[in-house]
Amino acid sequence: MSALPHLYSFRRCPYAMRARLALAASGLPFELREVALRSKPAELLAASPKGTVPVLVLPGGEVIAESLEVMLWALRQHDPQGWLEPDGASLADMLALIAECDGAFKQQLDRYKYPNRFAAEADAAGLDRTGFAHAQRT
Ligand SMILES: N[C@@H](CCC(=O)N[C@@H](CS)C(=O)NCC(=O)O)C(=O)O
Repeated sequence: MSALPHLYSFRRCPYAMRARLALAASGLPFELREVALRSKPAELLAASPKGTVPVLVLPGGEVIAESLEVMLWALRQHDPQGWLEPDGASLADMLALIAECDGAFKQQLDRYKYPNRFAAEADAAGLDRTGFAHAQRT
């Protein structure tokens, strides 16, 4: 078993980025284990059978398999830049902002980035693929 927490990560995954950023901001030592999503190592799947990254495995064997939980685990121990409670805002404010980014913002971002995947939904709602209402034809 590793003496340091180790983080299974994929470089371009935004959720893994969130975990890496929070760990870096916390200053806590950890071992980074970059993986290829197409051939996930058996240790990753043994730790977290759902097979997503990031996954943080603690020295005692505890597994944290959600990026938000990794972020909170790290910053609750050491948060020198005050990410969880910046000046003028509370932890509840920060969690609400994250929830908005993960929810409504991500939903709209996906529709902007991948309009063809959501064409049927846009058609049903009377929207064109940019999210604007279809122009009235006279
Ligand atoms: N809710 C998870 C989402 C993690 C997630 O979806 N990660 C993607 C990569 S960005 C993943 O591992 N997908 C599995 C795969 O592609 O096989 C979290 O916040 O940690």
